[in-house]
Parts: sequence; structure tokens; C-alpha cells
Amino acid sequence: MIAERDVEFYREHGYLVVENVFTADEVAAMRAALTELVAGAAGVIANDKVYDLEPSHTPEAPRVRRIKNPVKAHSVFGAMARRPALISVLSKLVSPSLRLHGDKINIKAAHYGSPVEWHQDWAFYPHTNDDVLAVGVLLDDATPENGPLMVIPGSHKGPTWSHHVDGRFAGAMDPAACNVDFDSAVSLLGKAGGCTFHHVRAIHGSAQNTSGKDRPLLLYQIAAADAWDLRGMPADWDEHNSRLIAGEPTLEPRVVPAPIRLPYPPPLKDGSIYENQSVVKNRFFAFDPKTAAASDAAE
Ligand SMILES: O=C(O)CCC(=O)C(=O)O
Repeated sequence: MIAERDVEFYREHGYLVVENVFTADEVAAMRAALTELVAGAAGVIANDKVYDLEPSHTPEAPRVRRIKNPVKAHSVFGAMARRPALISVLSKLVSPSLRLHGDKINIKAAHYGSPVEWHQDWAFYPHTNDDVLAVGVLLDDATPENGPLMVIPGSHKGPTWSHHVDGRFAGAMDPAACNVDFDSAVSLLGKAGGCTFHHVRAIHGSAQNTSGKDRPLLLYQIAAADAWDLRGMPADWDEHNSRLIAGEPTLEPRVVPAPIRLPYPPPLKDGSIYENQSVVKNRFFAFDPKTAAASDAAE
């Protein structure tokens, strides 16, 4: 699926977009599963193990911000993580042996889908080596207007910045307290069925979706099988091994020096990055409740 120059681009810049990783039928199957899951949020009152809800959600008019573990919630998402086209890209960018470390779908709904403040995934889950990335499967087109994922090129080779507020992990960088050129950000755009790849240390975020089009993004967090999560050993060994999506497991972690900050003490508000970041005082991305309200009135 990708050439050597794509691998070099990823190593240099810390991100890559690959078109047509999934077929139209596969995208349709994932979208149908997502529609089913979102419909299940009717009647849900508060965030739970499956749903992270928009601030404007009501049980009568459900507004889902994130499906927390789609692989657990619907079999199609586990199957898609193992598709040969995706594994072929991952084996070049990460390793022939791969573990699915985590998964989620950020819906970023038309008009009101929430922004995600700048952060590095590495600040959430540092490993023994940084052959770790996130795949964004575009379940619909990502356009400049619908709050696409944005990455700071080359930032995966830089420091790990503080993601703390008042001494607690908050899952976001303070844009005024770090020496980062946010104007250099690149938007990862593409058609449904394409995938974005960003390195675990790359600084990334995304703006509110003020367009009339949803931006559903299925995120698979992928680690080389020999990258072990520094936050602790697996509680359930069988479950841990069931997440191997290619190659062989190993009991020999590969250790490579990389700047690490641990995400402790844990966030004041836990459950999702949106909850973690809700305590942030100095925001980069505007959230315009007027846009959200205007769209409410139009609905
Ligand atoms: O959905 C997005 O735009 C950003 C997602 C992200 O970075 C995350 O959930 O960690």
C-alpha cells in the first residue's frame, strides 16, 4: 500500500495520509455499525463505558461525542483492525508484530463537534519504545471545515511537553507555555476510506466542527508488540494477547530512550480526553456555543 518514500516521509514528519485503505463496502459496514451504536445512546443520561456525550446531549436528543471502545461494542471494528491492507501499512511504519493498544470513534458532529486541545498521545501512555502510533480511519471525508486532525510536523522528535494543570494530569498542553510553532500545523485531509497515521509523540489536536458535515474518525492506537506500556503490566493476560493483530507476542520489551512524563496524579475528570481537558484554562481552539445554538434552532 505504501512506498519507501512514504515511510521516509512518516519518519521525518511524524504523520502520513494513505488513500483507499478501506473499500467503499468496508466503510459502509463501519458506518452502519456506528449508526447502530449512536442510536443506542437514546435514553442514556450520562457518560458511561460506551458513550462520551457532548455537553449539549439530552436523553431525548442524543449527541454522542465519542464511542469509547468500538472494538468491544461491535465485531466489525475488530475485524477491520486486522484487514491486510491496514496491516501492510502498519508493518512498514511500526513493526511486523503489532498490538491494538486502544480504540475509539470521535464523531465530531456537524455544527457542534467539540475541539480537542493540542496534546501528545505519549503523555497519556508512554511505552518502553516509541514504535507506537494512532491510525485515523476516515469514516467520512475530512475537509478543512469539519475539524480535521491537525499535526505539528516534526514534533515527534521533540520534547514531551507538560500536560498538567495545577499539578494534575489534564491531557492537554498549555499553548502559551511551550515553544511550539502552531502556525506550522498541517491538516490531515482525505476521502472516506483513507487513513491518517500520526506518531505517538507527534503534537496534534483539532478544532470545533462548524461545518454542516460530520467528521467521524475511528482511531486505532497501535504499538509494536515489543513496546510495553509503562503504566503497568496487563491485568488480564488472555485479553492482552487477544489484541495482537499481526506477528508474534514477546516477553522481551525493547527499551529505547525517549523523553517521558507520567500521567500522574490521574486527571480530576476521567473517562475520555474531553473530560480530562475540561479543566484546561488556557485553550487554543475556540468552542463557539453560538454556532452550536444556531444549529439547535435550525434542527
Ligand atoms: O478526533 C480528533 O480530532 C482528535 C483525537 C485525538 O487526538 C484523541 O482522541 O486523542
